Amino acid sequence: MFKKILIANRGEIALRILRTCKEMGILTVAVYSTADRESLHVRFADEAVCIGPPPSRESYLSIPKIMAAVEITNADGVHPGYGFLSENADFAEVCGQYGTKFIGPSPDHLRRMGDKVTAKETMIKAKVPVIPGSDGLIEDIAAGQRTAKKIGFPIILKATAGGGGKGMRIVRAAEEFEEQWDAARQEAMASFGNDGMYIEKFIEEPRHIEFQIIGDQYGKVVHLSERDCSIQRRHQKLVEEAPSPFLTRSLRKKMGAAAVRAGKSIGYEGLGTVEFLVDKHHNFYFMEMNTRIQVEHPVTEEVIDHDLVKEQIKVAAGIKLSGDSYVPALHAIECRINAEDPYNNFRPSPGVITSFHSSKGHGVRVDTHVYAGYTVPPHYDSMIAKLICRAQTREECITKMSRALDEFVIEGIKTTIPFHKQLMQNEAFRKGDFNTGFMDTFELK
Ligand code: MV4
Repeated sequence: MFKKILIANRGEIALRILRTCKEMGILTVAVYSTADRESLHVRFADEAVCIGPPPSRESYLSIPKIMAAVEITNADGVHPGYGFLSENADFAEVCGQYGTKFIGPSPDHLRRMGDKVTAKETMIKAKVPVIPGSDGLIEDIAAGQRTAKKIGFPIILKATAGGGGKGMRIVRAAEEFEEQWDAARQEAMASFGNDGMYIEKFIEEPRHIEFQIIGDQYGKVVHLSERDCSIQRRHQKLVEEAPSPFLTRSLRKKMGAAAVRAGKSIGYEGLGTVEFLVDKHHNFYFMEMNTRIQVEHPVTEEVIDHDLVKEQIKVAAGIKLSGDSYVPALHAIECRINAEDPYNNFRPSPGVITSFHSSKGHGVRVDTHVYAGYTVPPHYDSMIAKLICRAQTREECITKMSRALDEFVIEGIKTTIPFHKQLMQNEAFRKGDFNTGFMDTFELK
């Protein structure tokens, strides 16, 4: 087992990882930018190293700065959390060269799943259903036009280096192709320095349903049930839940088996998420694989009653997985509370939190790094807390969430709490009748 883990992250996830390390008797090292000097992850860690000024490029995204902290503290493991360097194959490789274990999959797995065309080819080989589309990368605009006509409009152009919506364009008719092609490629080049593009049939109003998987170092892979993440805005998830109100028992079984096949086919090691799009006819298609712990992991923890960070650290230490895939018995919902103004296009609202009272009670969990007097810095992601509720049924869970949202007080900055309160009262949401287009028509009162 690890003796000392360096947590290469900040905010709530740094604190989340630190807590599990403490419970496992593992020493912790926090790293922080000068904007995070007063953060709880810094205060609670056994050691803390300042890694630079507020901009991420010069701190949380700087491999040399983090490796220097590893060297100074002699950490034998590095937990990358989510975002920042969590899916960076070069970082994982450098960790290996320094003799510290990157808590996550191998550099090869990170590269393979980071390139979306390669990931898709891998899934085809594993007999996981994928969205009909081009055979790999598109050579040029003429080839793209031909492929698009063959597949049939609408199609979607995607960047192989992309993910999360960047470099993605829907094309509804042949006349639009050229314009969207140029725009998507330019965006991909600017964002990723790689303008490789591929084409897929555009699935109208899909649901986003993802399966949590975990693989050990001995070839065992299991899934830990699904999460429905269809309530999103501009590719930012707002609410996640488990189980999905859309899945039937037989569909859950088929998708779970496909997710396990995806992991097994590449000998996947660590915690991962297999994302699917599900259309209204219950067809499901592989979309992407995330090779990290995710923001929404608590909903899974609540329905299966396991600490996923602990499981992740255990498999990284070479401990064998015990147990089989899970069928959840409870319902859980997570609301992401962001320092944003929902009445003003979700504009970021950093600043001082003048008062803070967290919801409490049975089945209520709050994952947060903030407190009264904390200043939300403008340099990072605007998520400041996750409110997670758990109950026997979806209906009870929504009722509990409404109560918990009413109880939550955050003053001094704007937050997304008012949005969540209204969502919990929304009839379509309550019926489980929603898809990824939900936020296009949702109106805040
Ligand atoms: C799609 C799609 C429809 N058809 N691919 C969005 C982010 C990136 N991971 C892929 N995305 C989509 N890919 C095909 N072939 C619709 C989306 C999409 C979406 C997916 C999941 C959750 C929210 C979304 C919002 C808009 C579009």
